[in-house]
Amino acid sequence: MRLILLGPPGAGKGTQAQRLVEKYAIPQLSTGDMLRAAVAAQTPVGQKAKAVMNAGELVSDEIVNAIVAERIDQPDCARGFILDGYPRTLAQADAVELMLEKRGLQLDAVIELLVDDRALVGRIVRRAEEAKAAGEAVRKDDNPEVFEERLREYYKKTAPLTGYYHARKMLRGVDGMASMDEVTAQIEALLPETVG
Ligand code: B4P
Repeated sequence: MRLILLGPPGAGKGTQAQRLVEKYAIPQLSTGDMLRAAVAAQTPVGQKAKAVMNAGELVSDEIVNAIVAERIDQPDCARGFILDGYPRTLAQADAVELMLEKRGLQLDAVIELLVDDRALVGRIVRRAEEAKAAGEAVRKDDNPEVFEERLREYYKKTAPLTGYYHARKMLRGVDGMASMDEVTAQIEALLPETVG
C-alpha cells in the first residue's frame, strides 16, 4: 500500500503515520524526520536545509525529491510506504508520480487531515512546552512566530495539492480536529484491513 498523508503543519500527519506503521508494518517516510536527521548529522543536505527549516520555509524540491527517490528503493519499502509530509509542492507531486511510474507502482490513497489554523498553533505550542518539561530538545520551528511562516508556506505551496489529487479522484478528507484515536479510526475506515 502506498499512501500520502496531507495536511497543514501540526495536523497530525506524523502522529497518524506512526499508528499506520504499527498496523500495516510498512515504513513511514517522513521528509521532516529525514531532513532533521540530516541537519543533526551535519551532512551537506543538512547544512543546506538547516536555516530554511528554522525559518519555517520549505527545503528545495530538488533536495527533497532526491532523498525520497533514494528511500523508496530500500528493501523495507517493497510492500508499500506512508509518505508523511511529502509531497508538499506541485513539483514534488509530479516527482512522486514519475518516481512511481518508473517503478511500475501506483498510489493507493491520499488522505487529508483537516484542522483549524487556531488548533494547529495550539498543538505546536503544546508540543514545545511538553518537550521542554521532559528535558527534551524543542524543535527550532515549534514556536508561534516560525509557525506563522510554516502556515503561510502551506497555503501558498502545499494547499494546491488538494486540487491536484481531487482531480485524480484520490483525495479523501478526515476530520483532524477529532481525538487521535478517532482520527486513526477514520483513516482506517478508508483503507483495507491488511496489505499483501
Ligand atoms: P514536518 O516534520 O513534516 O512537520 P509538521 O508538518 O509540523 O508535522 P505533522 O503534521 O506531522 O504534525 P505532528 O503529527 O507532529 O516538517 C517540518 C519542516 O521540514 C517543514 O517546515 C520544512 O521546512 C521541512 N520539510 C519537510 N518535508 C518537506 C518537503 N516535502 N518539502 C520541503 N520541505 C520539507 O503533530 C503535531 C502535534 O499535534 C503533536 O504534538 C501531536 O501530539 C499533536 N496532535 C496530533 N494529532 C492530534 C489530535 N488529533 N488532537 C490533538 N493533538 C494532536
